[in-house]
Amino acid sequence: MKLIGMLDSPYVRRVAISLAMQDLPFTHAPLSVFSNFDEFAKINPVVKAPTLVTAEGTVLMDSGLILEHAALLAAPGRSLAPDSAEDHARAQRIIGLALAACEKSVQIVYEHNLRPAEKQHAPWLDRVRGQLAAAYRLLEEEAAKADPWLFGDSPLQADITSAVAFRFTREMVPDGLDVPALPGLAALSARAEALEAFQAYPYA
Ligand SMILES: N[C@@H](CCC(=O)N[C@@H](CS)C(=O)NCC(=O)O)C(=O)O
Repeated sequence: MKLIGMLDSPYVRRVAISLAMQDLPFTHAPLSVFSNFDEFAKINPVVKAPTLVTAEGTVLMDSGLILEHAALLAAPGRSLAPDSAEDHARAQRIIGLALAACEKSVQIVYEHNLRPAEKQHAPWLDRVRGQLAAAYRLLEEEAAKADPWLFGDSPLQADITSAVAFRFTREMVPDGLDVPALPGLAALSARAEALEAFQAYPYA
């Protein structure tokens, strides 16, 4: 399998870390959707990161769909989802909040970096910033209960995506995060960033 995309994308990073944590072998091609557009387009004409080329040559995109496929390939006992339906629903909620935080952060970055200053729309940015703050406020309520991980002894997908999102926003939208108000997430992030798989696929 080949994973295409840069690790400064939270979507690419969560896939890389998840594959590594499930011991699924893959190679990584850190192509940018911007500076390597043509090279990327030869692999996936839609130029979305992450892109995963399976062993059979099927080209997948969207981190959630890629992780669904990875879950099918993972050995028994290597699932990154909790077992019970109740915990599964809670995990999906947490992952949804973390993905919303990623999406809102990306929207702020694109608005600032891709749109000329005179075309930036302040009410839209305010709305997105409010959504970002709401996502992190709700994530913090969950992270505050982590002991040491969100579902107990082992880090699962909810931990990976929450930690990846937090690091991404911290790096890319530092004024979008009230870090002192998010001690649970800061602790979860520090714990996650110390894991082998996070260090093997660092934010970069
Ligand atoms: N929902 C998608 C979002 C992926 C996404 O938006 N990736 C960005 C990079 S962070 C991208 O491909 N941007 C280029 C574009 O959308 O044209 C996922 O989970 O993979």
